[in-house]
Amino acid sequence: MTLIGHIIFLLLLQSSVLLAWQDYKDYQVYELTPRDSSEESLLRKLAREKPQWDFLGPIRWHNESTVRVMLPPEEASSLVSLFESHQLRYRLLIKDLSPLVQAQRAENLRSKQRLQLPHIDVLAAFYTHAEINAYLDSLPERYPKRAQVKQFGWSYERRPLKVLTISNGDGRRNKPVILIDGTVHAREWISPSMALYIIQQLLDNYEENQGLLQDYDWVIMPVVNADGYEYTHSESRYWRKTRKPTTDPDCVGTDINRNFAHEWGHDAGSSSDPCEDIYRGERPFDQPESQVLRDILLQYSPRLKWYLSLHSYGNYFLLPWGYTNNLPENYQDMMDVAEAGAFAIVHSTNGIYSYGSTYYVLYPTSGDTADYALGVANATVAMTMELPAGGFSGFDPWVSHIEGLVTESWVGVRAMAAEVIRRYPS
Ligand code: 0X9
Ligand code: ZN
Repeated sequence: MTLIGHIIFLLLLQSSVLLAWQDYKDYQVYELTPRDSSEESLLRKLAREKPQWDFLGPIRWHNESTVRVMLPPEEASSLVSLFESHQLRYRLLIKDLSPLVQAQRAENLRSKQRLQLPHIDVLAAFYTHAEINAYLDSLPERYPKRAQVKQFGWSYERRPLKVLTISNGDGRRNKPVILIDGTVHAREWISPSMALYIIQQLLDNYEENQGLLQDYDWVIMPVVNADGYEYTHSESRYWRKTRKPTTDPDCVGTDINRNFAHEWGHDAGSSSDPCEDIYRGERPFDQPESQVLRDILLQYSPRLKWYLSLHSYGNYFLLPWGYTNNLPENYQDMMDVAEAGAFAIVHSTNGIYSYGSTYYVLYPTSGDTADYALGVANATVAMTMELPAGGFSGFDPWVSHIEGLVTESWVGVRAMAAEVIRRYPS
């Protein structure tokens, strides 16, 4: 191809990439503040009835809780008139999301200009699923005794789903296991960054952390929802679910965190509507990504001491159950572990975490991974960690904030791991 041919080709490529990208032009973000339980119920009702309104966090009224909601331009006036007529408290935070989304996208692409795969600097950018896989694949060569990569299956769009096992290389088999996953929800970008940071702490910073590997192995899957995550990089930044078509031709994707087979399908906590963000699927495990995570949980089940699922946002350590207001038998033990994490964080950065049963602390969820880990895979401690909010929606921290977020969170994860290892020696 001639030079001009090259230039034309590159321009075409760039414009097609830009065309595919959802720019969120005139999308608005409102902050809502319910004042009592009836206002909370009304917001929950709206969250169910208006799939176009994207509630970006949990809806709760106590402790002056606020929730952000993202709306396409044509929905804004209906929110305002509805909220005025019910005298609900609301505030416009963002009038037009597009320049912000574009600025973040540009920042991230700029940060990656000097990227030399398979090397990645976790603190310097957000990485795609393919970049993360290239990095994972490079680790056994760098750490032949301590790192092992295994592919457990494929996503719906045929992306390889990989899992890293980290040990101290002493050859002792069948140690108890800490199993961590990230990116069950596509848009929660701090989650894969956190999983990668944990990997770097255990491998590159081994000297300091070897106590965490003496009697335990760590199994880490940074990206469960590979297709959804890729979609948030290439098409639509705030996508949550998988990318498999549903029974409704207009609505794509299932919430992996409602698709697991322990007490699947309760209406409080999941939805049968494919257009909703908490759509549970037609059957438990009808998503290949859920099957893969299930298989990993079951494979490690006999050794599984701590299952930790990394999400954002909200600063919570969430324990089972999500599906009922009953508490599991070993609830207090799990609370002690969560408390160790919360104390460590508050001492180091003053960051505040709430912890307790998902049902009470947050809202009912059914078919989520932590309930399955405890109820079926017999994890001793099962937990969802909601990392702190970042950026304007909560899901979109700036690159410059990654370091603060992951170093604080590591203080908590390290303290909880130490507590698990102390309580459940091999
Ligand atoms: O709703 C969810 O799936 C999780 N929150 S998020 O904002 N990341 O979507 C919370 C699930 C918590 N469930 C259990 N820990 N059981
Ligand atoms: Zn999540």
